Amino acid sequence: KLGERKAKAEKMFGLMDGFLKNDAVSLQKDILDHVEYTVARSRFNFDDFEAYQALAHSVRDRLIERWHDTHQYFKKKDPKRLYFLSLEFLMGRSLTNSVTNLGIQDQYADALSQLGFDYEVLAEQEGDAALGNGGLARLAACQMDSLATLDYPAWGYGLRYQYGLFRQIIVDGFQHEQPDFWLNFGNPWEIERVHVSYPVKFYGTVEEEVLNGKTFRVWIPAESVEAVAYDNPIPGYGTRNAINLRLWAAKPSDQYDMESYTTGDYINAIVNRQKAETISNVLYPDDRSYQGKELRLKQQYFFVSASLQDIIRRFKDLHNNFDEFPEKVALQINDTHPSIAIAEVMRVLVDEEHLDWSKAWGIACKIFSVTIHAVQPEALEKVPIDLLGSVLPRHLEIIYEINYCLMEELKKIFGQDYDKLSRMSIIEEGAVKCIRMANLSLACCHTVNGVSRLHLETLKTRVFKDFYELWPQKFQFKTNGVTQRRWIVVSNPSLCSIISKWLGTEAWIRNVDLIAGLREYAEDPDLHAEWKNMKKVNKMRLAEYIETLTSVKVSLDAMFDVQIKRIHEYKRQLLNILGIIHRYDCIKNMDESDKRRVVPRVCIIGGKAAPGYEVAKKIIKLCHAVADKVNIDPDVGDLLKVVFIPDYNVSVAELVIPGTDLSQHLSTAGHEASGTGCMKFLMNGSLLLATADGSAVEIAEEIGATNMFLFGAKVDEVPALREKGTSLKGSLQFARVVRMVRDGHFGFKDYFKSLCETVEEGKDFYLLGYDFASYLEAQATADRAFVDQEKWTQMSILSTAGSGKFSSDRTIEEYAEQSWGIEPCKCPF
Ligand code: KOT
Repeated sequence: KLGERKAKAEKMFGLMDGFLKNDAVSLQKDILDHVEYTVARSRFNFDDFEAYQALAHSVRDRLIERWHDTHQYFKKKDPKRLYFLSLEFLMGRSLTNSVTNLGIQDQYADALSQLGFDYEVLAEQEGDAALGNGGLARLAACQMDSLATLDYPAWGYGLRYQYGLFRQIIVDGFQHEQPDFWLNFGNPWEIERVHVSYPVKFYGTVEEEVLNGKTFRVWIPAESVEAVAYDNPIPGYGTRNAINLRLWAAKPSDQYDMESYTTGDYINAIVNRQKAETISNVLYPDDRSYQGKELRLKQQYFFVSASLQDIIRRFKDLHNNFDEFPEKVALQINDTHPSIAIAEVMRVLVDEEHLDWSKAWGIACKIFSVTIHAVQPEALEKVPIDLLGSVLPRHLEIIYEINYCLMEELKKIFGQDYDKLSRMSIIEEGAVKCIRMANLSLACCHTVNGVSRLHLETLKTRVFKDFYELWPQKFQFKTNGVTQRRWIVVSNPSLCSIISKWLGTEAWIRNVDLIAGLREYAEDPDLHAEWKNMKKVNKMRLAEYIETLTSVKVSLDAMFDVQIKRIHEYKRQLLNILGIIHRYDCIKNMDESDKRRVVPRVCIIGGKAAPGYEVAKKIIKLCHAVADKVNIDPDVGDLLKVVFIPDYNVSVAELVIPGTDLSQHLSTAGHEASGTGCMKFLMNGSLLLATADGSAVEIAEEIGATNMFLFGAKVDEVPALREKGTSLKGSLQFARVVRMVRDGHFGFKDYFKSLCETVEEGKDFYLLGYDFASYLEAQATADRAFVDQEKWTQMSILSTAGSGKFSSDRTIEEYAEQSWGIEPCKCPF
């Protein structure tokens, strides 16, 4: 029998001709086959988009091949696996990233050009997968790339939203939101697994059951929704490994509302069934404040429950004793959003696997680790008890039980210190009684990670002070990083070639520490020439994009000054705009000879405001109002242009960052947990103008503070400054520019009134007034540096050369060693 099967397999293998071939002719044939059989167009007549689809499918075939082999190999080796749970992944485009990581870009470019197509043009056809809001979600995507590249046996788990982050359109300078129905034209990067599906239950009651003389609590749910897996292969670079990002979509379950069928209400039963799908319909677009929404809680539990069923099934395939679970499974929760997983693991182990409570808790405490991405206490999730009790009644009981144990333990240590106990309790008493998801995570996770050194300090001394004092050993930090594959190799190919040429190797793409080797050539005139040329080409591309989108023509000699990120008061885009107004005001008051000394600037701002965040929306409007006035002022000309780039997303970042001379990171010290945009700019040799916040502190250590423009209050000065109610008198210039806005210099006087009030004396929580003078000084320093182009280029090279530490490869290695206890598992070629 065995011999028969082997012979059959050999025959099949022969027919398949081994692996897919990657020479130009084979690629062409595959592309044409996909045109004909997948896209179903005639091979004599297909357009760029159809060519992209066929191309994408031929890449997908190659990904699937590696992905199968990798999982086969993982199964054989059965290493401890990391499961990365995140409610958001901001993947952006996949084509160029996959082709780069597969190492067959030249062959594809060749194949396509022989077919009369341009690889780069086809790549532009792809839309972004924007299943996330901002930093947290893009970090998850970068980390998946590093996990694959470093051969770690890891899985990502998340939700397959049908609507990603809204598209931003600008009408008369105001933000409007439009749905991002990103699956409209199909998604070649996912594999639908209709057979990998699990029921996820909601609502109902909890009853007592006696089994073999023991009583158990049993959840009798009232609703069931099916979770169907969609797998997204993530290829590593320079390895055969391709790991899996499994996203769950909600589908009606056959068990759903069976009663309606039996009562004969067929049409309504179908309509009701369809409602199940709403769970995975739409991503919440507010990236900090969404407390207490039922749908949000259902999304969280839905993807957590399906993922855990999947993980436990995989474990049980090879093991039958849960004592071994922590040796095989590490569960990472990305911020507290998936922290209901802790209660779910307890429910499965206690209610379904019938382990006793303390044994189950021991296991849970060994498998979970969490990373916190926020600083602000209001970003910590709270779920009203009533809501949790209705949607997940058994989980509420379990959380009460966990809290009871926690409180008992704390009482033994802190006695009657009720203030402390109530601060540390998982239950928050108050008008609306809530579950503090962060406290639940802190009680269970063996490791709590901050995302930069400074961020951990803030967590230790402020938000989680009590817990830190109790369990200092749990607290660690892993400074964030970004993947150089996407942020240099894919998005800045000219820089990529320069680096490889000067280092004499491409090894830095997997081992980015090597990039420090560029320091040696920081003053080499030949490198300077190549570097400046690279920047110019990238600026040209960006200038074209700006002109197409906004009709503003910009000069390539100007300094391209960029701030792109979500719009938030703490990120202080308003400080930037007020600085621009100041610059404008100065130019207006200059005579011609003064003007000749002005360094021309193109000020670029981009970012989305949460749909309900009024202040952020006003900031966007103010940016447009200022642009409208400045850009047509003949007194100003090319000395100053202001541009708002609409619909900022990952692909826009890939275009903007390589063309940036100066990037701005202006958060009030102590508010940006890390910041990752700055790392992408750093890698691309843009100089940083930044506060000493988040990862910028560590960047300054790596490249030297003199190679960037630091300004503003330090983190330990902030509380006192706030207390004092900083004085505008300290900065007459600040008062002047705010007055210009308030008095209607840029129109919309009434509309901007409340925005101006946010920075009024005594109300200026984010200290714009206090930091303004220092900000202008840093800007002036940047101007002076730009005049000396050789010096600037040297600083730019040193920025790239010092960016090695900020690779997500380094971050992931630290996580693997210090938090997850996993080892690489490299699939042989
Ligand atoms: C959103 C909701 C609740 C809690 C945190 C967030 C969050 C934080 N979303 N994005 N972040 C950012 O995460 C990045 C990656 O760690 C950080 O670099 C950045 O500072 C955070 O703001």
